[in-house]
Amino acid sequence: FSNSRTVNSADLDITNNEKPKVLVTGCLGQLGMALIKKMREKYGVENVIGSDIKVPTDEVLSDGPFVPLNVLDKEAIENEIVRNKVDVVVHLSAILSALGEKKPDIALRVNVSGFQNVLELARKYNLKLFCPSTMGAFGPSTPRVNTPDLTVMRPTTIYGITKVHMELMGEYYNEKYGLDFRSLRYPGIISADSAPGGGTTDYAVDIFHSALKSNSFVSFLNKDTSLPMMYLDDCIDGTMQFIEAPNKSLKQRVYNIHALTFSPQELAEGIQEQWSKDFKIHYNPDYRQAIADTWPISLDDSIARRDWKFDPKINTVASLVKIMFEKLQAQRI
Ligand code: AKB
Repeated sequence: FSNSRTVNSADLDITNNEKPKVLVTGCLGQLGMALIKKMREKYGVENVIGSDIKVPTDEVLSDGPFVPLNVLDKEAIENEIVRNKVDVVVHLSAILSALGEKKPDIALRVNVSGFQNVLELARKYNLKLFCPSTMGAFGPSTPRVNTPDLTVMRPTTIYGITKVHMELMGEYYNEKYGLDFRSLRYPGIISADSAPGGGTTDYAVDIFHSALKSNSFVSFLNKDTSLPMMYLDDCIDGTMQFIEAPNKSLKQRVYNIHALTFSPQELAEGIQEQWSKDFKIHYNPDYRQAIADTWPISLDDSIARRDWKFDPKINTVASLVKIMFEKLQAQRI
């Protein structure tokens, strides 16, 4: 292969109206299509290529370029990077926390080997690489309230362990090879248009669908399990802002981001206030409770707010509940 790219990741100034060629892996998960939509609006439809191991719907295929990709197939990823003259890889493919505990072998392969493949190709072709991390990279010995960027990181889930590996390897490639690696530690993401899958925070999306369907919900987390959360649009806007931030504004390669914290009980109260006072919630904690118990209650994201002006808009349970029902009801019409 020859690298026919003309722009190096270090030179790539997205803020200066350059339209990068972006490859998004795992684009059929919770975040991918929303991020792709935003990127296509800015960089042009043909410049943003979606990819996933899953089979896309006709709607996805008609939206813009899509290539089938298994992140364990390094040669196939390399072919697409070269063929499309890719500048930026957004690597979303990952097995999340709950599924990772059920299928640790697959989580290790996808989250470690899949990431290694992309990381090595980003180095070889001097690409910019964004890969999300998670609050799940923290563990039971981490301070749980207002958890800072730099603190104890000893996660006890396979997901968390693989994400710490990802962060450290990205930082290492940045130091050693100058790779423009960037990562954000996401809280639980709440979305109306796309379903999450395999996560511990999924309850906070499922509860809305269940409220619409049966006006009741059985939570797999205890009523007082408070976790950091964020509405999808804030996550997408923040991610775009971060990917586009000039290198000189970044003081580190990995940042916490946070919007609000709530427990299942607090979310249920928000639903009772705005949707139906008869909404019922029952608690039937399962193995995911043990995962949530090791995670922070809130994240300190003051450094993201300082360095690249992260500023989420949905910061209260009331505003989250309002926007979720507006979106879900609009979908039903
Ligand atoms: C999960 O619950 O596993 C994810 C996450 C917090 O990274 N949503």
